[in-house]
Amino acid sequence: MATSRSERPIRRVLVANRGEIAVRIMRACRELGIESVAVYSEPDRSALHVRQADRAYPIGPAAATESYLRIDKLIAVAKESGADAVHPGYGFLSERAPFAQACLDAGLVFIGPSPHAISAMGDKVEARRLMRKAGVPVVPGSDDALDSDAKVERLASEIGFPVMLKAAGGGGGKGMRLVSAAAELKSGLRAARSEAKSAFGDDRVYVEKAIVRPRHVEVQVLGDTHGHVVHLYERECSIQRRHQKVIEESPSTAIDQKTREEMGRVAVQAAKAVDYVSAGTIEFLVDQDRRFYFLEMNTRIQVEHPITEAVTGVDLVRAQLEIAAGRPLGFRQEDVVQRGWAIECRIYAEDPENNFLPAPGRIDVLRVPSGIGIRDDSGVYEGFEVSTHYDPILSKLVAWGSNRDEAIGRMLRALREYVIVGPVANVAFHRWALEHPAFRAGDIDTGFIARHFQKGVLAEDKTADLSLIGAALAAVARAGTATGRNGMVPASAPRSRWREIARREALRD
Ligand code: MV4
Repeated sequence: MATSRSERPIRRVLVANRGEIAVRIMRACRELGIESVAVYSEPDRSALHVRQADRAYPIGPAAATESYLRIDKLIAVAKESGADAVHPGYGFLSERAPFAQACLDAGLVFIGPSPHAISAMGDKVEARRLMRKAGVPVVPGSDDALDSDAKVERLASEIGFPVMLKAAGGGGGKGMRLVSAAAELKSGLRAARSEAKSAFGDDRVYVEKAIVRPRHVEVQVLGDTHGHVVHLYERECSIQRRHQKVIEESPSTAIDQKTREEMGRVAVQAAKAVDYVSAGTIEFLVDQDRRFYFLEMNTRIQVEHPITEAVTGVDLVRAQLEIAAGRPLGFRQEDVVQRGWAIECRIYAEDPENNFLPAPGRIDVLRVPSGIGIRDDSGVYEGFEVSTHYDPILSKLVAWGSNRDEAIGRMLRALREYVIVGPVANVAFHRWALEHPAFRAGDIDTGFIARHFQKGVLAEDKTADLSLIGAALAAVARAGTATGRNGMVPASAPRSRWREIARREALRD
């Protein structure tokens, strides 16, 4: 292929992240013949992403503010290692415009959008204004952040209750307050402002009509440096708790084909309004009449990207790398088709029976599902210690089937194969959710977990115990015979392993 002037070969990528997404990015690099450079904090010395990389550099202590969030250290490692590009992954510095800018200033390719696109979409009031101007439907509400309480009161009564108060300075549900009636407005406003102030250092608040029992449906987009933008259809992400997604699927059961095509067109318009380059996501709220409204844009690769890959066949991280190298998208909108159904379950080291409290610790036994239609994107291995310092995600289990029932059936089968001894994981929670009649009927919204889940609903679930006991027996046998495959000494004696299993069984019973 002829090299055009805008192309810029990428030979070595610094991956400014950790865990499963760092591993995912390194895999894409290797497939393209690109070298990868890992960075790691002290507790991540022997993390999977470090083992997977071609080279690795320490960047400081456990606290992310002293390691994965240090722009100066990351730029220094990029230069020292001879990297020509930086991939930020998700979280950490992925949506900080100053980081993207620092990369550009250092002569590095930032594998993501421009600093301008990141900051325009990062300011929620600015994003609403831009989107409305671009003809993208937004929830009815204020055009500006409202400084005076009187203005909020006037606008709220104009819109009609219930209304949602939101922080202008940032998203993710922080500083958000549902206000059902005029009498609650003053106290709601006070709470929203103070929460926004402490979360974002910015107490500006705006007001929107509240959408009742909304569904969260988002559209994946890809833009290249030649002005092409395509969408890759939607992901349904309504199964969340405390604004943390737990289960995602594609397609969504909430929308018909006409709405789907319209949402895709609108998402492309939204991306074009900020000259978007790389992978991005337009989030929508869908109401009970299937009307959809722009919520926010995420200017990064997202956790749940694999379900889009499963139904479209497009490798999104590879596409990011090719786009960053200046190559035009290799396909057109009409080439993108959704085929079959994909579901993702996020496997977290957390205890659903204990208010979903993170439950880090050493992974004593790990049996990962496989087989037809199953993908497990993991950031851990047997013997790894899950740190308290970071998001407790262990892996993302993705099932694909030719239709929704087949995908659910495969996911349930894979969840039965999953064995994790050590940290408490949410595997049984996923089985409960996928077997729930409301989930089966596709009758889900953002209140699903709050409405249906209570402590104790997992109690009757004992069907995984046989494989758990089998795996534990194997682990005990290994522990009895010197060291494991990697020369690692098992951390606990057989007796404590049995105690661990007894504890798990007690939890299930
Ligand atoms: C809303 C809403 C209802 N009406 N806005 C939550 C996170 C933030 N980014 C936007 N969110 C919401 N905004 C209006 N006008 C309901 C939510 C919401 C939500 C949205 C997506 C996914 C999960 C959610 C859980 C609770 C509330």
